[in-house]
Amino acid sequence: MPYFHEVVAQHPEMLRRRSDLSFTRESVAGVVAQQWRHSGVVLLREVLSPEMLAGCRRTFDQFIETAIKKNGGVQPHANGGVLPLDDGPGPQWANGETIHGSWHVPWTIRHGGHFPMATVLSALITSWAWPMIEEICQSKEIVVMFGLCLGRHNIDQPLLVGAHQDATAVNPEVPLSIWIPLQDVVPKRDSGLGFIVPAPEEVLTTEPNNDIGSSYFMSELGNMWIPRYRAGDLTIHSKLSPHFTTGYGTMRDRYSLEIRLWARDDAFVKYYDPSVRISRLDGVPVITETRCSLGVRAHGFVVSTALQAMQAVGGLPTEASKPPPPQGLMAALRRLAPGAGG
Ligand SMILES: O=C(O)CCC(=O)C(=O)O
Ligand SMILES: [Fe+2]
Repeated sequence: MPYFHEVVAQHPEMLRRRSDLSFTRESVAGVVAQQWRHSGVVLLREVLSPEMLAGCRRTFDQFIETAIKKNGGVQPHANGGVLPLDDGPGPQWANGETIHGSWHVPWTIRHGGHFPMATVLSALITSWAWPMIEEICQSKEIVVMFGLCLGRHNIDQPLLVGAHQDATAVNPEVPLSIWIPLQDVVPKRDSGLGFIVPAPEEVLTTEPNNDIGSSYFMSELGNMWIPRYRAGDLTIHSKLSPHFTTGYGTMRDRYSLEIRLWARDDAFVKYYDPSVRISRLDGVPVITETRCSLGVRAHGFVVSTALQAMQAVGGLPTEASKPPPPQGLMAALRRLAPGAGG
């Protein structure tokens, strides 16, 4: 079974630019959605601010250094001022990370009162990519299912080839995943994602570890695409898109977020605790519902997400003061939540 670095060296065409799968703020939402349905993956370029992402990466790194690697006794609540009842890191990290790094549900990734997922999601909602995401979901009522979202610290190890579909590896129902690196991801240097394009229309047979195996991978060499991401780029892949974590053995650190969301749907209510719903209010995407049951220890995170999202659209003042928000939005916020929104 070959290693990624061997296969990529023999087939450098995997790294070629795919302008047919790559889109910018000038692209037409319907075309992006059509390509996503047809191919299973699209790359959106320059969606988020690299400076904002660099801050999130620092917070994530500090979380790893303080809460995961130096986790002598379990100190799940020792965290600069955020609501003390939120969950700490999962018990599997009690002895630190694996050689591949670690992965965490978003409300546990915090440091100094900052939550990278809350910051990135707030920026995403107000970015040009949001209408494209609505078009893919065919709805303007979107729910982010936090229990299915993840943040990853990945250490680039030499990996054998393989691939998975999220339909078998993550969840059989949730139609898509948005993958957001908090940094540049340069193939052959940084661990990233690669895709087999186009995606098949069905779930593939898997090995016991949910991987579809190296023989499938080797039979699809002509359909491989390993994109280069600049900080701010993101990909959206479908649950049927076969994809893989690349690993070249450089040992470099990579931080990324996986956001799982879809159109509000009663069939998905079982994934809504915790969650936020994003709808349009006077044409502006805002969080219109939060859900976090008493027993679910993610309240600080959910509140922080709602607050940041409101600040992002100008509905609440930020620390660095902002220009006054549009009147229509303020009026709408007041109607929605009397007393809120200024
Ligand atoms: O970040 C990774 O290496 C894997 C991510 C992944 O498989 C996904 O987002 O579905
Ligand atoms: Fe995946």
